[in-house]
Amino acid sequence: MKYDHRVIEKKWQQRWEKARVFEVKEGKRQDKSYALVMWPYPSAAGLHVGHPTSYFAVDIVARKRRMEGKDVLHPMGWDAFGLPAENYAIKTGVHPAKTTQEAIGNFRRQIKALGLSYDWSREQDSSSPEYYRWTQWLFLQLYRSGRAYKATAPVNWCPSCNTVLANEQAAGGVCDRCGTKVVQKELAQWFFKITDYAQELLTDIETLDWPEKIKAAQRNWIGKSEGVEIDFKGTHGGTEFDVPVFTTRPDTLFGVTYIVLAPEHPLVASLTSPKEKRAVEEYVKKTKGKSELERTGTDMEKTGVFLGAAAQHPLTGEPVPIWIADYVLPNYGTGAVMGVPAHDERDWEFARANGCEVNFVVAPPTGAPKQMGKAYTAEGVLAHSAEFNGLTSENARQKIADALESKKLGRRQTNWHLRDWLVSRQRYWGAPIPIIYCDECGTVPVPEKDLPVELPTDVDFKPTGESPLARSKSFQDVKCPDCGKKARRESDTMDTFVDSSWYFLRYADPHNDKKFADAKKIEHWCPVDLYVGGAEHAVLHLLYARFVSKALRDLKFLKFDEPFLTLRSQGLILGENGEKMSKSKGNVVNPDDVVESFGADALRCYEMFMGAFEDAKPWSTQGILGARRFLDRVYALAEKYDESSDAADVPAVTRVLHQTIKKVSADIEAFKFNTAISQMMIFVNEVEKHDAVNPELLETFVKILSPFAPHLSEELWEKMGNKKLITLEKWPTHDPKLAAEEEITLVVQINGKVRDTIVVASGTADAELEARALASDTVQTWLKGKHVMKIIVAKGKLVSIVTD
Ligand code: ANZ
Ligand code: ZN
Repeated sequence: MKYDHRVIEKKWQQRWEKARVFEVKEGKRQDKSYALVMWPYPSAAGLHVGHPTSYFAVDIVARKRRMEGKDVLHPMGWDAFGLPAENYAIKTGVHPAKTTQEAIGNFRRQIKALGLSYDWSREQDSSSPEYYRWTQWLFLQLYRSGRAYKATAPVNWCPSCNTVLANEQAAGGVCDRCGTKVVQKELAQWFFKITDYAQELLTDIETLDWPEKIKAAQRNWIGKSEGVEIDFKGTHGGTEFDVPVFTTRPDTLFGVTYIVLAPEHPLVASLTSPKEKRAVEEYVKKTKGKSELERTGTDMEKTGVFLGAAAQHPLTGEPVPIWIADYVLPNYGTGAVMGVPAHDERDWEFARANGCEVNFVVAPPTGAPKQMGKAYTAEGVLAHSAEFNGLTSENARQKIADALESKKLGRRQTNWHLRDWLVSRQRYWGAPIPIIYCDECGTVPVPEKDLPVELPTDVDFKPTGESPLARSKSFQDVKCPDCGKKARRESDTMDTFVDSSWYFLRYADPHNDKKFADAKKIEHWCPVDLYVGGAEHAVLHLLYARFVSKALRDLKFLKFDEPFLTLRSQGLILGENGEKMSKSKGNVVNPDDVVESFGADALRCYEMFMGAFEDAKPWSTQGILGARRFLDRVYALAEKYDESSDAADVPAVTRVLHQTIKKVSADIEAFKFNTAISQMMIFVNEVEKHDAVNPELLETFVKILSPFAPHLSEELWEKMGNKKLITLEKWPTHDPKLAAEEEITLVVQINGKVRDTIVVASGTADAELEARALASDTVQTWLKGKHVMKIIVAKGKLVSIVTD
């Protein structure tokens, strides 16, 4: 028996909307739950089936928590500024506002067809003046408190997008939008002082319930590095000089055979002897064209030039030749390093290429002979290091640091890899930076009462490197807010990551036109309890939002400082062929088609059943069919529904039902949606064995199915004679006594090895034993990345799985 999803799904979507069941008001703070997915960029291509994985997951949690009596804040909105719309405008002349609104309309329609329980009354659009007014307000707060500043700095420039990029957007040495090689340029740009929060951003990671991988990515990006700055002094051409170097390995100090300055180092010119001048100047020039990746990549040739000068080793007094090399970066540490080829791979490569000496001074702790064929980079025991011989690396680091400090030839130093956040962009489709330049008064922030600084429409988008806003007359025509004289506006716009650094606050009070959000409302709803989105945001968005929360806390606007308490990130959905879905590969699946053919409920159940939430998994048409068949079977159960039946209180069904309530409740919170669905399948298998079933059992089952297949569940609920929405019902709880059963221990083997034992009811049918085995988390862990070829069930107590 099949159900008509086209009729059913529309019907319930309309009922929910009419009853405004998902709109939420402030109740008791302890009953609130804020569940959020990262707001999407509304691309012209529309939604693909990868987007809704996270939407479904959070929706399932939201629906369950709502049924548990919580006030669930579950909003949706649009990260609507950004380059694609502007680039499209450059190509076609269609204004970005128009394409963006069309894309939003399409996204909204697609999302609404999926049965997601959003409170649409709170919808946000980062490109609307009502929204970006507060993005500008945020800029002003940071500016006034010294956390936003303008500075000339070498910046990453994408010659194709014609704009600067944040370090985070140029991580691989290429533009993360278009893949073009990034070049360095000296430009005056706006920065946010995220580095002020480096330690706090690092420390507080430990308090977060986030995937370990994402936490590690943030730690790594912040990059705290504890070491020593060591002075290498000397005289050159009659004048004294001092080259401090930063090292994390002072224990290798006796292995130094040269020092290297970055070609940009301020001492290069004065330390170059006349004989080397030409070669040095040429090398410095060559370096200018190189990206950071080209300079530091491990497989890059380590080039360099000798300056013709030497410094004194701080402890031995021996002369140490001074070189320049592009693998040393000007903007980290002191822009100079001590070369220890015996114990550092890059130095090893450099020494080999340039004929420098190699001195081993750290021996492996096992006493094994030192390897001369490559650098020994691990720690060990010191040798050839005067009075420090025999010390472990760890002890030697302290002792040598002490010795240097007492001689005033060094000091302990902590460095950070984190750089300030570059937020200005020379583009049109973003929030204008609310600053005015006046010849008399200098840099003047736009008064808050004059916000928003609206984007003008008389703009030529052509990217020239200069911001398009600089060429808009209506925009530039402005009076100084302080003295009233003719002035000009800042023409750069903000990085779209500024828009998304605070949007979760706006959902708490979405239509406030006096404040970015009312303090009481923020306190009621925030922080976000559950946040879900792609792992590609591991550093950018997630770090920026944490920084902005901490800055707003210091400005007394927030009482908390971590925006997202629990974070989960979904795996990619790949094409049927296992490759990444992309237009060019022709393997993109459009959710519209799936919803049309199989229904939103089938899509929801399928995507949640495909595998572990955080794993990448290929799309399968067979799989969606399977999900649909399961729902058809559930629909057919309604035939077994007999209101008058009392003889039908089958103990086995009751037992499985209570087990199912227990497992589904726990699995939803643990983001194990696939095993929750397996358990619901076990329940359906059990019911199908019996002619009639106590109606209460089925009603309870439909409740726990409802977060997964909300439309079908409402329909069945209504068929069962209920007048109110199932969405408003109470979430069932299980009775441990009823869930208990006569048990045997089922053994699960994978490729002949015992991997799990599961307690099951004796006499359980083979098909169910198989389902049980597959529903086990342990078994799923063992099956990760493998394909099941065969499953054999033996004698009701052994399941044997064979994989490729
Ligand atoms: C000598 C040494 C010996 C080093 C050894 C390492 C191993 P992190 O952890 O990233 O802070 N370094 C310092 N400044 C640099 C710069 N501006 N450009 C390129 N490299 C630089 O790395 C610190 C290490 O990176 C420092 O410790 C230095 O090399 C190098 F067996 O000093 B080390
Ligand atoms: Zn002025």
